[in-house]
Amino acid sequence: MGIAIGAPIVFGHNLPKGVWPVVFSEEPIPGKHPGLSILNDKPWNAETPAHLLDEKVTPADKLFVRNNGKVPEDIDKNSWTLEIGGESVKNVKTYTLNELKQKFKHYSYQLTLECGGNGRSEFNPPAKGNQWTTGAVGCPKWTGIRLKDVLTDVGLKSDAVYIGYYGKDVHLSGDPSKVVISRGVPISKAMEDEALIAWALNDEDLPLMNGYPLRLIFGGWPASTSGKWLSKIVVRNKVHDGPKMTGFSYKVPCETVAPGTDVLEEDMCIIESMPVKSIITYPKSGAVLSEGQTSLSLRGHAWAGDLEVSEMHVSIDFGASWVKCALSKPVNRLAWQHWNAEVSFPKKGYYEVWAKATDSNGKMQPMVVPGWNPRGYLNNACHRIAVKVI
Ligand SMILES: Nc1nc2c(c(=O)[nH]1)N[C@H]1C(S)=C(S)[C@@H](COP(=O)(O)O)O[C@H]1N2
Ligand SMILES: [Mo]
Repeated sequence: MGIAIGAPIVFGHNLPKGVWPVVFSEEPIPGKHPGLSILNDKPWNAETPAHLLDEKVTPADKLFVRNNGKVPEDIDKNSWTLEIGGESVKNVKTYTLNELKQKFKHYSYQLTLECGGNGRSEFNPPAKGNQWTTGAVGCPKWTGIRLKDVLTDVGLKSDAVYIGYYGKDVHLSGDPSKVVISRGVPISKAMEDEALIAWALNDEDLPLMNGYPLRLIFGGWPASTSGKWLSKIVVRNKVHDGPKMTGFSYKVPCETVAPGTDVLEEDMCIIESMPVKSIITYPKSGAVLSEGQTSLSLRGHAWAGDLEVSEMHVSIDFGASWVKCALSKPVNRLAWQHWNAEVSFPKKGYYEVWAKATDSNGKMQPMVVPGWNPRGYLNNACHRIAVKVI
């Protein structure tokens, strides 16, 4: 816990059980790091402060939580089943989780999971919903089987165009007939090597909050496509039309609009690959340097949806000039990349470090909030941290 605070808790052994240091606003979510910022507790929604995303592989307790409904109770992984159905499947089949593990080859990938609404808090006029800042993102290692291997096993009809998922979470109303969320992806994304049906995160069972015992993972796409507590997949002969797939959910205007515009539903397009983005994970915003300490090592991660990040830059003069950073290759496709840079500050005063990634198509992160949209998705503006030299 001292790591989250940034200092050891000297008399920590005296802290009564169940009492949380006041620097944390609330008791943590079960299984989650106490430093996560809780945005909502009914349902649970929590994001990870940038400095807690410093590890190259996001630890399970630091992965954000975005729930639309209630977490399922009394899960028994030994009796868990996954049904594959829908009008474009040749043979509807139901597998137990143990059968899936035995029958299909296992794969592990580090895959970036980012909520489509990450960064929503900066839009103006504001968008309703969880006010995510920068922390609805993470990149753990996922282990499971390829979705395409299972789809091949049931056989796809020639009219298959989309898949949709169903999970075992419970609607906030408590009504068992209501589906919390049921989204999906086109068949082309579903058939990628990295599209997984996963049961493990960093070599352990999935955390309950992140979909235990089984979930989908589509790296680089809005995380809302990565269905948790997965119990059924349907193969569709049209774009899947489950709850939160239609209307304004996870859609942006097909053409750019002025902030505050009343957009028609028919002018909204489904979000697919996420835009290029980066985060500064060290130092924590608010770092204070003494005047003698003129240089500072910065680091963080960058990702670009289905693409790779090709360059990374930082600025200490509000974007007037940029310094190129060292940038790693992804460990596998759809994993975030790591960058670092050394900067020095000319004299005492207040500075900001801005970080800007460029994707393999040459697209850069904007310095200001881009593309206003009614639901507040896809804010990939540069991450900024404050640094003071005293
Ligand atoms: N069954 C189910 N799957 C779900 C959700 C949900 O509420 N229920 N939320 C989705 C959304 S909007 C996001 S951003 C991701 C969040 O994944 P995480 O909580 O593991 O970080 O899960 C997606 N899958
Ligand atoms: Mo999301």
